[in-house]
Amino acid sequence: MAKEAHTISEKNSPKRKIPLEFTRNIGIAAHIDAGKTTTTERILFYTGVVHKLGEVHEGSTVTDWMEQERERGITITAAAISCTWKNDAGPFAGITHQVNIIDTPGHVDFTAEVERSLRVLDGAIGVFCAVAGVQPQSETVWRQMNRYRVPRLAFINKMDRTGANFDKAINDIRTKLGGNAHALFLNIGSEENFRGLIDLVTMKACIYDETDPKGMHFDVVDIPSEYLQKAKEYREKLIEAVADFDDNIAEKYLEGKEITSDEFKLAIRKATLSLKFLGVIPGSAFKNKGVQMLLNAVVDYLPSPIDVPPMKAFKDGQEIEVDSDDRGKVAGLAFKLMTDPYVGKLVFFRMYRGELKKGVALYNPRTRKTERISRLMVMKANDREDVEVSYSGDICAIIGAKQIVTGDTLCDPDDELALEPPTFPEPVISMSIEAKTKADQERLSVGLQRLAEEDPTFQVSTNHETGQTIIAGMGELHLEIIRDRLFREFKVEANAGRPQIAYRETVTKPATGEGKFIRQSGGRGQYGHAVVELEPNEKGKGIEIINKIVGGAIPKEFIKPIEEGIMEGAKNGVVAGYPVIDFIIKIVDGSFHEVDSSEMAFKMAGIFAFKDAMKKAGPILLEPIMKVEVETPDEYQGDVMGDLQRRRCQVQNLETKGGLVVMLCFVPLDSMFGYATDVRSLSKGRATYSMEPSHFEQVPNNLLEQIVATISRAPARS
Ligand SMILES: Nc1nc2c(ncn2[C@@H]2O[C@H](COP(=O)(O)OP(=O)(O)OP(=O)(O)O)[C@@H](O)[C@H]2O)c(=O)[nH]1
Ligand SMILES: [Mg+2]
Repeated sequence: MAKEAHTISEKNSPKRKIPLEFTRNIGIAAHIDAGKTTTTERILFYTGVVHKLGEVHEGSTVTDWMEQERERGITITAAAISCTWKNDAGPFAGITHQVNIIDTPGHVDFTAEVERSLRVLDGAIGVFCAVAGVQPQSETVWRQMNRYRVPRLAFINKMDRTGANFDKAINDIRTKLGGNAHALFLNIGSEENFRGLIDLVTMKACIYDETDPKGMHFDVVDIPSEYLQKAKEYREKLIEAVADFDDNIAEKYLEGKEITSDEFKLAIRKATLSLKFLGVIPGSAFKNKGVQMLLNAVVDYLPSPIDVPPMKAFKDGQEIEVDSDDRGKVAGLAFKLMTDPYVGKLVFFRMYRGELKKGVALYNPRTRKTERISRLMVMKANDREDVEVSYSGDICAIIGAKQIVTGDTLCDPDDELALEPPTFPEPVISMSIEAKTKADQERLSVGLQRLAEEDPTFQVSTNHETGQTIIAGMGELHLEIIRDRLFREFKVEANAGRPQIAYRETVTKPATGEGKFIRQSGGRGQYGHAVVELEPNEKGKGIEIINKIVGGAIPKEFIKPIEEGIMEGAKNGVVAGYPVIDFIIKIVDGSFHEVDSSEMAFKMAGIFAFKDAMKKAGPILLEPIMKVEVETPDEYQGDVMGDLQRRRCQVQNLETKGGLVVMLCFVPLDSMFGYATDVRSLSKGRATYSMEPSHFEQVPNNLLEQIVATISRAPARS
């Protein structure tokens, strides 16, 4: 037994059932269809949470619970579930661990679900297909995991499929993701002969019992002789790789001394936590192989809440750190909202600090309001369990907080702070929507508002000129699911317009602007006056408003209305009326009138000051650029490439794989409409492609006029 792994710190409340050290909050993320949901389902089965194996194609899994998910066989919304697991061997042997898992969607339209999940998780499992290796979306989630500095494991799934190749998949991870990837296990057989795994730490083979289709039993035996040489080689490589992170192992290795399994595992753990090493495990979720090894590895190698650096937060304008510690004052982050037909608004909450008891009131620094948490729950497969208290490091669901949005902090009223919220991409596609009947109008707006509350990449707005309601999201499937949910959950039938580009606007240089709203009409007048300084913000940083008023040029109570005015003004930019993003604005001066000043007048002054400054700040129109990967037999390369060039593409990479050419490029979304049909006819149906939003770029001047003109004819503002 390794003592080091068993120490329990004082950060744990004596009352908690499972200490922080033995808690794992894990996300599962990957390319669409890699097998995340199937793997999660197996985890639930082997941990005893469910007693029957669900299948994606039968619509019977726990985490794909929405009707839309079950019908389409894809995950749309991230689902959080809790289970417990005990390793039989290794440094944590015999200790029950709490494993909280979030299964995320792979489809690019639902990337927000991945983003928010990774923000609140401590570790992750990247699932890869043993045939396809690293696919485009796996690169995207990898970057997201890097950004949130999430230690991870790789599960090479679908080892049972024709063409499965474990070594090639590891290589792919190394070359495409730059991961220092090393096998922790080797596969015994592959494709239809995949029958077990070799543990490179213990040097034992685990062979699944073919008479037990659910994969509950496997025999631990000596490594079959034909695999012994390869296993020794790979073990050697693994030791070398982790020796860099552990002096004890390095020394023993150099001196040719024996390394115990526990020592070895603790070294792999250190290496994994450093983010500079990635352990890889082969398996087949569908054929029930390798999942127990994956679970053991989650416990052995992935971080507990206190293994990761403390969370960043802001308190009184200063950056502070929030440590996972039950003894501190409560602080946590709302990362997902869901409307539940039985309990109402359910808020998924990651506890970072303290001990949250049911019934207490928590403070939301954004709304400056305190709300009572009436119920606390943990998600257990299809049902949830009420709990009295939740501790630091837990993921729970809370009920009672009404005025809350994704990314809000809830904290102890005596210790006000704001945890860093997750960031979300801007929508790229928009369309107009209206209820089929007048009677449905009301329900439509209620439904849209609810859905927008749940999903930060779904936005609803009104076109001021036409009065149309505009919805904007991450792709056509995203908006289709929204319409479907409106119909099923809110009983509204809606007509939608053609999909349009969700352009954005921003500024390119600093400028000062002034706004006055003064009315003198007998009786009491109106007086609001603000001066602002506007400048570009870093890409993706959003809008920052800073109050620089000192000495009372404007009384405090009118600052908030000015800020609201600025936000209102930023909804419609001066170039073509699109939302303005990524700017910093400082309120620097202004004046007021003892009698005539009102909140409304200052809000108007805020709008005018913003617009005035924006006009002078080099405003530009931004368009969404997609990352497109096209795979075509080489005889069509010329035609496919020529066509992409007409679509204003910038080629990033060209690669040949057998007789196939893989082209990676950036293409404006505007020129991708209709691509599916065109690429099919150019390649006689043999080319395939995938695309996902990448970033926003300035619309070239020669196209600007044309775009602005079309926009004013067919309003598609979002
Ligand atoms: N042959 C084989 N098929 C698998 C395996 N794991 C999953 N599948 C199948 O692959 C398909 C996709 O599996 P899912 O588990 O839904 O994949 P996912 O990664 O959750 O997909 P999204 O959530 O939509 O991104 C389903 O039809 C599964 O039955 C496997 O190990 N082997
Ligand atoms: Mg899924």
